[in-house]
Amino acid sequence: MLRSGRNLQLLSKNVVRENLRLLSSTPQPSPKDATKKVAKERTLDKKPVKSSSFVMNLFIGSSNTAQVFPFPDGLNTEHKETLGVLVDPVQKFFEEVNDAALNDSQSAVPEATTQGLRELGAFGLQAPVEYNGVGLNNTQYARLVETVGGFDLGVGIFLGAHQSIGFKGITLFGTEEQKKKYLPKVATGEQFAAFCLTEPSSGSDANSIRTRAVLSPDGKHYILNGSKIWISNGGFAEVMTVFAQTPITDPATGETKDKVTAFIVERKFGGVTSGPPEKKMGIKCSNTAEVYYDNVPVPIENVLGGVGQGFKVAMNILNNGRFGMAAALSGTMKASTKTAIQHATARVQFGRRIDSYGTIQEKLARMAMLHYVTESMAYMISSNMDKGSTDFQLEAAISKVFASEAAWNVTDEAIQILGGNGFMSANGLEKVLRDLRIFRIFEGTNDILRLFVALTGLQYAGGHLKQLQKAVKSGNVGVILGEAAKRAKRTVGLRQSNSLSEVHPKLALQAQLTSKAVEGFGITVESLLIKHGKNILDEQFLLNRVAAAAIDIYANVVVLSRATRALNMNISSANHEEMLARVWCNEALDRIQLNLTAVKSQSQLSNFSTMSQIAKEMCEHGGLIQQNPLGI
Ligand code: MYA
Repeated sequence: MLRSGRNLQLLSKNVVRENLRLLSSTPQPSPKDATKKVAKERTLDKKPVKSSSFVMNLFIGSSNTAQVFPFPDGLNTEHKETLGVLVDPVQKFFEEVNDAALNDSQSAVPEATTQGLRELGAFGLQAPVEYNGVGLNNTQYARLVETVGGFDLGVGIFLGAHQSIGFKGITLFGTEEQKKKYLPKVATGEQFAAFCLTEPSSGSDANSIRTRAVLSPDGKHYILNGSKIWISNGGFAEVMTVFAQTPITDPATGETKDKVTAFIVERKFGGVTSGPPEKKMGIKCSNTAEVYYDNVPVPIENVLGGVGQGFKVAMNILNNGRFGMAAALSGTMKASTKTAIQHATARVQFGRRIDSYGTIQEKLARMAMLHYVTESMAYMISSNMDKGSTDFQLEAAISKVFASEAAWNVTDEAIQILGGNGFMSANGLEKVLRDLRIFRIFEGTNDILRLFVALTGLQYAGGHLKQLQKAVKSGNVGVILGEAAKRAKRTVGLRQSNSLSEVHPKLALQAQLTSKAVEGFGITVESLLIKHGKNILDEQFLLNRVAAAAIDIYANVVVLSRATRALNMNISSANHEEMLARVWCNEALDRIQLNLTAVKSQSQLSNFSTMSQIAKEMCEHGGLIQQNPLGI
């Protein structure tokens, strides 16, 4: 888990002591013994001290706007033409051929529907054309999955588990031979793929898997043993990306340790079996099953991304796919909102159409804002990925967290607007809500992804301060003066030079306050590092507030960027978008303030420790402790 991971080393007390020294005017030499110092510096040196990620830079109080301004257009003319050819048939297919309610009731996708999806090219949207794929970039893919998400999330997961994670590792890390061998069949949907990471004892703690692969005596195969659970497409996938521990000997020390390696495993290798389809709350037509590996001989050529590199392979596959969830859920929100509006504009109660009441208006406006943020994040990230950025893992994690919670809220409120009708299966919202529940859990639970965002950012801030300390030691005057000037400006309340000046004048106030929030965020991070040192790892009440503030700041910047583009281009929805951005930012700024204050407010800190105590007592007791007020 995160607690035991590398973050622990990076946020060591040493770093914090160094930060403290850095903040004082006369840096002192470290009293640490030489071995510890070398180990620590090596670890820190592994971390980039420069990142182009907007979210990463928030943690040092800086608005690095290269990735967020201007809001990307995303597609050139050729891309648009290709997409234009695809969107309508996909839309038509989901309107006329796919039957979401039938899929749900049968817990399966009928073969005729699967065949229709094959004919659309839907199984290889991003696989390169030379391997029978459609060759879409991330932005084109986002637009198509947005369409799918508006109709049937179960089919979306059938498709997504196959290509967004199932064989994505082969396109990202495969050798030419691996690509030639596997992509042509999976890209057409002739064979299905699955991503096999999770195990009974390893969910969020992905590094702790127990499935093992050991080299055969002749050195030609790895012999794979173990089992995986909750594998999407696991009941029938012929090609699987499987993660397993492999023993690795350090040539320098002779010491052998287990490290995760990724393998391409074919069902036909022998020894691969699957359990029955799991019965689930939602996405019922997407197959979920256990997969067992019993002495499966995997040729050594099927190692994916290098022996011992499996954890990074897994993380990169997940990072690369998360924006797709935001795109799909943007489509879901559009559809739920449309259903709510159809009802609100037709339903009359107390003599008036219900859309004329403030209560309904507030719900609809919030639904629109949540959608606006989600859709903006999805396309901002997909475009950055298309431009070749590799620094997007925090943004991708945020988009997954935000989208899954936004879609839940939007659909829940749509049901509320429909009242009793919303609770009935006939209008479809009940199914959508069931389908949506898993999105907050899989592909990294939102809870673990929040911690991931907070800890990765804190680690970056720690590395940044470490670099400054080095500059102080070596007398790099430029770096030192730059930092000194920044700190001086903060103390006299001046804004940093990077102040979201790109934002349209109509949203200048929101830009200015968001820029201040970035600075306040950086100061809070620094003070947390100084106060808690490595113990910040265990301060999850605080980490969650840090993550919440980071998510809100990123959301603000993304919508300010998009609304600015709309206003600058004077598009037909520009004024509407300006209103969405303004209200969203105003409310988010209040939440950011609350979250940043909470991590230092005595009363909040006291509440956190009381809540921790309440939970401990409940767990010791095995349930709720409070007695029934009747005493019986
Ligand atoms: S698939 C199962 C999903 N499972 C997970 O997501 C597991 C969640 N757990 C984790 O991500 C990790 O274990 C965490 C780290 C984050 C908890 N990018 O010491 P560490 C580096 C890049 O912190 P741990 C499913 O649900 C880190 O910097 N690097 O690790 C299918 C460090 O590097 P270094 C990363 O404490 C659902 C090293 O790794 C990342 O053990 C079907 C160790 O880090 C990262 N993210 O735990 C969905 N994380 O050594 C279908 C860590 O250099 C998809 N590192 O310092 C559908 C798509 C939508 C389409 C829909 C169409 C409609």
